Amino acid sequence: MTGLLTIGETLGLVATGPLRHATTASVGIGGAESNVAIGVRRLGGPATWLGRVGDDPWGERVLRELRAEGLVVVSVSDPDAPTALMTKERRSALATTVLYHRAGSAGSRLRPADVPPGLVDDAGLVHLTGITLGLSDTALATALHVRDRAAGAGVPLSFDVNHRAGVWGTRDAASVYRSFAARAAVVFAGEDEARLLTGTATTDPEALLDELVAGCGGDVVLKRGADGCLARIDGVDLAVPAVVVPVVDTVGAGDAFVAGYLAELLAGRDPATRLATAVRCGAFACLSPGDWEGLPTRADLDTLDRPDPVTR
Ligand code: KDG
Repeated sequence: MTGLLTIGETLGLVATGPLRHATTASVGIGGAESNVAIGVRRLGGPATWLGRVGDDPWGERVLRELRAEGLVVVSVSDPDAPTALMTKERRSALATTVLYHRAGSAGSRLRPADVPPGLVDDAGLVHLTGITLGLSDTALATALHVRDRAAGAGVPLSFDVNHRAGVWGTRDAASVYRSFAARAAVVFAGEDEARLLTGTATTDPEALLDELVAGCGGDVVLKRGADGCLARIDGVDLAVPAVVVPVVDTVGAGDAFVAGYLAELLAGRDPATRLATAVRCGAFACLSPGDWEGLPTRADLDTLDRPDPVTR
């Protein structure tokens, strides 16, 4: 395999209006890592997702959906814990609240033995997020195992901080993030996440990028939402504006961005192309209500103008 390997929790997803009054809802699935894997797959890259689901209908739904998207799925169906659930409550056109029901979930019971021998060694790129690191001690142990196996096999690591305060409780997320960021070939962080990881308070994006670079072992991409992104790749600073679209739902836009970048990295494309595809994928995710359903194919991508990365 020369494609993407990612591990993480994928959840059942119920999307509805204000829960106090809603009488209808749509159901689906979502998970940061599988969102990225689907995005890479839609752009033509091979992608494998590894995770644990409950031996229940939500778990079946997760596995069916991921397989239908063309992912290689390496999963354990856990008879002793449920698939996690996420409720997306659209309170108004501008505000969506996400509620998680994931404590003790099957996905959080991920363990190193769930990773088949050879899987990591055969990957072209391993992608991890901070969510998996915070899910549980065994999930963190699995991520450490995969990270160290990848390093031993010369497989590059991609790390998206993707901070979810709720999974960490009072534990110190930042020091764990730093140890992954230091070993990653590429790190993605939002501005708040970059401040958390580095401990800086600066709100100046260029200064924040400098701080982040100092704490990372490889390339760094600062995701700035509606302001696009700033990156230092191979020692060169690049800035790319966001693609302006009518926003329906921003949840999943960060994953879409990462998927666009990694798909182009796997395809051997230059940094400017990686970032231009990343911001367009982010825009596509904002155009539709699901976390990943709106992710573009190559043909879709061409329907949005390619933004021009600026070298700084
Ligand atoms: O990144 C989008 C995610 O919020 C969503 O798909 C679910 O993995 C998820 C999480 O933990 O928030």
